[in-house]
Amino acid sequence: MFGFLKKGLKKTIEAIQSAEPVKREKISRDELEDLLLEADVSYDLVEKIVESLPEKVNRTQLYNTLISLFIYKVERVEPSGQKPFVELIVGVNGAGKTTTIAKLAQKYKSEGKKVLLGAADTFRAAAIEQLKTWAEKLDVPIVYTKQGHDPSAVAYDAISSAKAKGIDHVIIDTAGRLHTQVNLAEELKKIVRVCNKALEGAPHRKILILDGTQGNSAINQARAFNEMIDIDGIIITKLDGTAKGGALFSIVEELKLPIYFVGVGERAEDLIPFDPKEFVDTILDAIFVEEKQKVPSSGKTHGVDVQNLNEDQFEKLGELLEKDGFELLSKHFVKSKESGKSYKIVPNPSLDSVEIRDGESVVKAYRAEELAANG
Ligand SMILES: Nc1nc2c(ncn2[C@@H]2O[C@H](COP(=O)(O)OP(=O)(O)O)[C@@H](O)[C@H]2O)c(=O)[nH]1
Ligand SMILES: [Mg+2]
Repeated sequence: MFGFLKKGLKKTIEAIQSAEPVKREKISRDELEDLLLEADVSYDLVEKIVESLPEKVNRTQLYNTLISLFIYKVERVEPSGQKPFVELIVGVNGAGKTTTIAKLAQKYKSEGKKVLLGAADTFRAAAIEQLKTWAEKLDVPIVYTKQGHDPSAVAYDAISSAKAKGIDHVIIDTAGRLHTQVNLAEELKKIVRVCNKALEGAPHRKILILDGTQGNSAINQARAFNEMIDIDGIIITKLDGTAKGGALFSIVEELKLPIYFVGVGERAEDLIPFDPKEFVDTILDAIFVEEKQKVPSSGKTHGVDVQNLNEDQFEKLGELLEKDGFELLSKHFVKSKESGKSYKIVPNPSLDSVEIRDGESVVKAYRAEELAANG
């Protein structure tokens, strides 16, 4: 697996390196601004990122800031238990839905799971044919109907058939465009309702496919789909073909939805599970000489133990959390209310490492496990 993401991000890395060709230990905020913009991180987010950082930024500081963007408002949904596990794939035409369905089918198959496809993009005949071709190639069953027929019926039949055949995974394709946006919204909502009729709880995962070559402009699209049917997460396609990989930061920051996979090519194998840490590290490798994030072997050797802040440090941290302009900082820590009036400041449990800066370091980077061990 290792290295695939780096290959997929080749163009993005090239864009970063064209802005800042020389790797170094620290980078200035101005330089950072340039290269983030070059990688298509949205302007607003670039401003927000740099404002939380010191004049000279090292790898750990940037790592902590970037990784703290990956905080979601929904739980990650993973296939487990439910059989069949039903996934609904939505997105605009050309985003890569059908290709991604083939990739997912290939992945599940390689895990020894039984897969069935539902061709519920009945708007275009070519869409049905395309999925049928993939089904044949991957040797998985498919439920389809004629062009123009009710896509909800396809979804219903696909799930019913999967139940009868003991299938593990049902993946349902949908149309990306109908005569009007309202039609599309109504149709998608209906498909969701009908899935739930065929099998309570289905669809278990509603995935939005976004075309990575669109960069930030995919965000509005994503909002629209999220309003139609609450999306559980995103797959970004065509990362291999774009220098706009930095848009992933803005997409996650805006939508607060998990990215499950990224597509890095047209073949069925070209799907990589998305790991924020790997993503951030791959970007940082293009900027800093230091190859990998240095993780302190023991929290105690690095200055202050978060769990044991002295009074001054604790107060400082509290003040920082109250201030405006410290949104990124406050993602590192959350206030947990203790009995009645007093607050305890605890590291955000969804983060692995943290760093607080207020001119001078108050708290250095730690791993969450170490923090727990220290406590
Ligand atoms: N390079 C590249 N091309 C992709 C990727 N995913 C999809 N495509 C191509 O994008 C085009 C549209 O894909 P398709 O699955 O038909 O999109 P749909 O309309 O959303 O179903 C096709 O030519 C695919 O081969 C990817 O990850 N990388
Ligand atoms: Mg399609």
